Amino acid sequence: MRTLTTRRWLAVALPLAIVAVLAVLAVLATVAAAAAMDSAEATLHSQDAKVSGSVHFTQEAAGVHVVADVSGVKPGQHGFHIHEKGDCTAPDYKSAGGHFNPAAAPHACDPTSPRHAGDFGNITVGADGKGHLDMTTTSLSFAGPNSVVGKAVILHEGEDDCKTQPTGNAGGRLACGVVEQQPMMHHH
Ligand SMILES: [Cu+2]
Repeated sequence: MRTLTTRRWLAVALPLAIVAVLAVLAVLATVAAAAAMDSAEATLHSQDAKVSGSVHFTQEAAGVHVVADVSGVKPGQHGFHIHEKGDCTAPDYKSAGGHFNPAAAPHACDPTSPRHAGDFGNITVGADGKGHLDMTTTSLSFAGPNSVVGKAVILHEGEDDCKTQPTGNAGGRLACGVVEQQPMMHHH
């Protein structure tokens, strides 16, 4: 009798528990999809086939989180910026125009302010030819005048001195990538 009651209770409670768990998972998936909506990516291309890289942009509460990885690059400091045109068609990447500077600010390096919205400063490349940059900036967004979408990421041959106007004297353009918004995972 007691076993039967327990079984009957389980027969009702178990499906309810499963439905509740599924509902929570659905809510979590929706939240995750919404959080992933504002993201963009640039794949770096170079005339030097050894050079490659990728840059990810994600909107977070504190600003746009930028994570860049490059490889096959000469060790040292390399100027790293957002340039105003998402056009990497010219072999010297001059087609990408100047630094992305919607506020007409002077050139400087992160974290100096004011500076160009596209001024990241330098990326440090180690003896293994690899460089990694991780920063969060409030100077970029995914909409409006400061939108990073459709601009270009430029990796320079040389070091940004963080003072020469308006370029930082970082030399030629080693690699270029157009910033493309990632497909939205969820629509409201
Ligand atoms: Cu640049």
